[in-house]
Amino acid sequence: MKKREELESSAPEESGLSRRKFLGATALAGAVGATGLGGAVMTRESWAAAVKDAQNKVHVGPGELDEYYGFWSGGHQGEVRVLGVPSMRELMRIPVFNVDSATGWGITNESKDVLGHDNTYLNGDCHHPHISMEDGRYDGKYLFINDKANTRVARIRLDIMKTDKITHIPNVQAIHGLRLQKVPRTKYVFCNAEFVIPHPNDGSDYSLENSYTMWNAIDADTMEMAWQVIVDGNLDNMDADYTGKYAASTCYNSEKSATLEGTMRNDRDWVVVFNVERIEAAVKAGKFKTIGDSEVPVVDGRGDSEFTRYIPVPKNPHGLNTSPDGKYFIANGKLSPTCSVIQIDKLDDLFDDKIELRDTIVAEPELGLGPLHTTFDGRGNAYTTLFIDSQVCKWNIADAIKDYNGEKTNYIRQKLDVHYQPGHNHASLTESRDADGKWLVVLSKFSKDRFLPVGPLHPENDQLIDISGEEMKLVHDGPAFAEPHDCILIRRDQIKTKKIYDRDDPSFASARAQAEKDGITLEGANEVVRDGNKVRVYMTSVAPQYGTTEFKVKEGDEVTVYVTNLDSIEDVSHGFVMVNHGVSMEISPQQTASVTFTAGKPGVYWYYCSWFCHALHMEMGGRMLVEKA
Ligand code: CUK
Ligand code: CUA
Ligand code: CA
Repeated sequence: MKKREELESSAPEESGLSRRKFLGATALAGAVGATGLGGAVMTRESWAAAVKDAQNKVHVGPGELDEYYGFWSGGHQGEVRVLGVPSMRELMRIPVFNVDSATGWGITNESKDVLGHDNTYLNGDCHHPHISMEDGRYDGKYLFINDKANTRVARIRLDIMKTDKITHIPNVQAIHGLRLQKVPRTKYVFCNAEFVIPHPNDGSDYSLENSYTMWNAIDADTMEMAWQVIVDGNLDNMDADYTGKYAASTCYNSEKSATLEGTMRNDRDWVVVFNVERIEAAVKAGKFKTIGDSEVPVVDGRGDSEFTRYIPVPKNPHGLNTSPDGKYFIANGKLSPTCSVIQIDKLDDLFDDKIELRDTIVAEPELGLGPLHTTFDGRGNAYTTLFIDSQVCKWNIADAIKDYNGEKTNYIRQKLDVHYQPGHNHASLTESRDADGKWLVVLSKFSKDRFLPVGPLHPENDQLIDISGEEMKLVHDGPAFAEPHDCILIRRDQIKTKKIYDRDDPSFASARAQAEKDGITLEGANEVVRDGNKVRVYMTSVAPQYGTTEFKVKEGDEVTVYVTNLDSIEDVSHGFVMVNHGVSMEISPQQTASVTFTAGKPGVYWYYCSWFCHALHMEMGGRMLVEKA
């Protein structure tokens, strides 16, 4: 409520606009036509009307539902966040490459089955969330995301919004750019390893000349590695096309340098285009090698290989985006004020050596300083973030192509100030054929003075822009914790979530297998099974009680507690916390979850339900009695 009053009271006066007020005013600059191209003069009345209009656009009233799901990368926080758009309300967090105290991710056996029991990193750095596709449209089944920090890729099931697979990518370091095959379906998850390393990387050679990196394909169904392609230079961001045949990636370090100056030495780096068909054929024909202990097929895409083409583009490009009409790959200049537009239907000729590399470039519009990422409205316009200018530049692709061909056009439609230093932006459904041009999210890296100060570490600022009309209108500022590199929006009807677990859900298949070995039915059991120094405690939960309220173990026993939540009412989740044992987990309706820990010193330890489930939730607990060994 305060926010609205402030917005209204920050209407610009005829004169004496303070800096603070001016910044408040720019929050709605788009709404009143004051764009980066020059501010329009406005009356108090038109300002108030614009404010109302913007508020109405993002206002999702109590009990109303958002139109879109937004999946936000949690950056070096390692998780995925689910937001409703346009309200920008956070709906859920999905732990992925992190440890989560509430759900027990990284603590339970089920999550360790996904994370790996022996080699669980506590951190992650995710950047690029992407949703599985069927014929160029989101199918709503899975979301995939990279971990740059520990060279992994995760898959999240969107029916329960939990991570179900994590794959460690061999032979390379630091998975960054990640995209999915769009057509005919997401058979592959493609991902870029950013840094070059020697092979073998065993201390026998540290030279950069002998270092290289690879482009990777993971089978999306099994999450097993499919193949890898060695490349020249390094790899940054990528995207795939709408034929299923090509994918392209930016390279900012064609120099293969380990110094900042070194990476900026060449005037041009490149976009490397991969011929997926040819790579698949070579792998099928056995024309590959393997590296070290890894059995993953590796083909060599360096130099004048048949698998790749290296198209020179201006210095240190960053984002790479496919237009939703399937016509273009657009590489974002970063150190160049331009974007390079590559026409995809020229790639057949390029791979057949009928045309030159630069013949595939059909436009190179000059947009502003620090172009990083481009997104699309499905109406022929592109929206590129300008990091240094702190703006989003809306431009028309067809006009930019005409201009490149010598016909002068005003291809820039609008520049809108954003706050501040934007990285990714993402328009609704932009990565699919259904790009609907309604909303644009801009992920600004700096928030500076946009929010109440919270000390030296600032939140970022995820801004929502209405792009449904001719002009972009900034309608919402959303503070976000470290660090949403990227996000993806999907219509709410494109995802079907489960209300409660199915009893045969694969996430607890191993708990069921163990119970069967012990002759126990998870749904009925409240029993303790001793197996040497291993103790398995099977219990059920029905609000507000566990089926077992006391069990005995010995000091040092390896105790596994399996809780099966028999409640089948939506939203009645229970928790299980064993006091002073570092144990906490979620058990949602009809779910089984388990956790293994070592019984502490002799004495009494209470366990309790940590998820508020009932009026008598506080009373839901029990005691573990630990005896002398
Ligand atoms: S990268 Cu972060 S702003 Cu990892 Cu997609 Cu460009
Ligand atoms: Cu069960 Cu709280
Ligand atoms: Ca470079």
